[in-house]
Amino acid sequence: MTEGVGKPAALPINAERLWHSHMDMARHGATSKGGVNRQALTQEDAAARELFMDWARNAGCTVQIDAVGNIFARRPGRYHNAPSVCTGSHLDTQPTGGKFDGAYGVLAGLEVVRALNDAAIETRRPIDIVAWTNEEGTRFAHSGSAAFAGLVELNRIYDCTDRAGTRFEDALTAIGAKGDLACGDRVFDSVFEAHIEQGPLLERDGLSVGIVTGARGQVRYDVSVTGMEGHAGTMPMDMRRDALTAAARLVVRMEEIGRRHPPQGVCTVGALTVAPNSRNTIPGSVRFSIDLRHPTSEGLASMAQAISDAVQEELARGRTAIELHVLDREEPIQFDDALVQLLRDSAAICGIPCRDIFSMAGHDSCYLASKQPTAMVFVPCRDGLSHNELESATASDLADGTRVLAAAMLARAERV
Ligand code: HGY
Ligand code: MN
Ligand code: MN
Repeated sequence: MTEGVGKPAALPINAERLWHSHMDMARHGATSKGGVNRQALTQEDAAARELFMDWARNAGCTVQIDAVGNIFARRPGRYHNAPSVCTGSHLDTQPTGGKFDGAYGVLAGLEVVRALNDAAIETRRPIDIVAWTNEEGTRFAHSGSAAFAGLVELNRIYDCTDRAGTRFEDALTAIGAKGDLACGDRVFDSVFEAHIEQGPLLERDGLSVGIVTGARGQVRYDVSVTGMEGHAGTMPMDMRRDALTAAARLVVRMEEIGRRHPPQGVCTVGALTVAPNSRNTIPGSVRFSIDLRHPTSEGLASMAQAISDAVQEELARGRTAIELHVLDREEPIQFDDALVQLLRDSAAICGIPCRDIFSMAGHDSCYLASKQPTAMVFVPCRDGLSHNELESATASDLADGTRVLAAAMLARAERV
């Protein structure tokens, strides 16, 4: 097979079909406020996965599932052993998620395949549409794309548990999503992901497409604060070892650390549990999460040091024991220059104005980029809102992003 890359060419996209695919997919986990609660490996996620696989098969794809539930829907190419052109994202959502975070990347890939079928185009390379398991990391800590990229051991992802103590592997098995394809067992020519921006810049600039040049660095922590339970009525204030007031002081410090690193340093405490969580018992134990991000390694290191310092200062009060556990750390990444340029050229070929943009959100592509050439394309979402049931995008912008994605994929897959 001749090596090299074809030139991007515009492919007609069916904007209405793409929109309706989103509306149909959003039924799985639909909330009363118009959002989607489809957490990883739940029945809602299982139904969404089945719907995607049915659609993919109807579009002529063969479907395989790997050992952590990643779904690979393959459109054959003339050279079926050639490294494939991959696109995809995730179907799982946040508890107060929306219709587009993740789903857009999977459904845009499906629309590219459907549009290639409509145009009766054969490509030299196969095309893989992938739905990566548990990108959000809200129910289980580790994602299928991180496991695929070799960044998380299989047993570590299998053994991670949700708040109810259910293991990832057991939840995977329960919905029939534990596949027999070895995880990581696929070589791609190139990886593309379409995603909503989850920020305000494209909307502010009146653009429908952003070409993502890179993504933030991130450190995720689990913190445990241990004091001592006691009677809320009889224990004098100066004798208390109150885990919740210690945790509360740290939570406020996390917010200060985020504010001290403008404009893009951010620090978030999103999850917190108190034990025994009884109104008349002094809390003996608190667990909480810290999500730390910065666009540079230096900024990330400075913020991480500030977090350690804050914990040491709280420990110096001598009232509680505190464990600061680093769940994982990702350095900032740059996407593949050639694929980023190809996406810019594809936007130009499609006559769609665009701008470069940097992602402070994490994506499956952030993990995949450590293993193979990867790039992303963004479309705007209203008010930049995401991880919120009001998340919204327009059919026109979704179609524009898919046009750019299609042109770039067609260039890499090489029309016969
Ligand atoms: O957290 C993130 O940035 C992604 O939405 N999971
Ligand atoms: Mn996402
Ligand atoms: Mn998300």
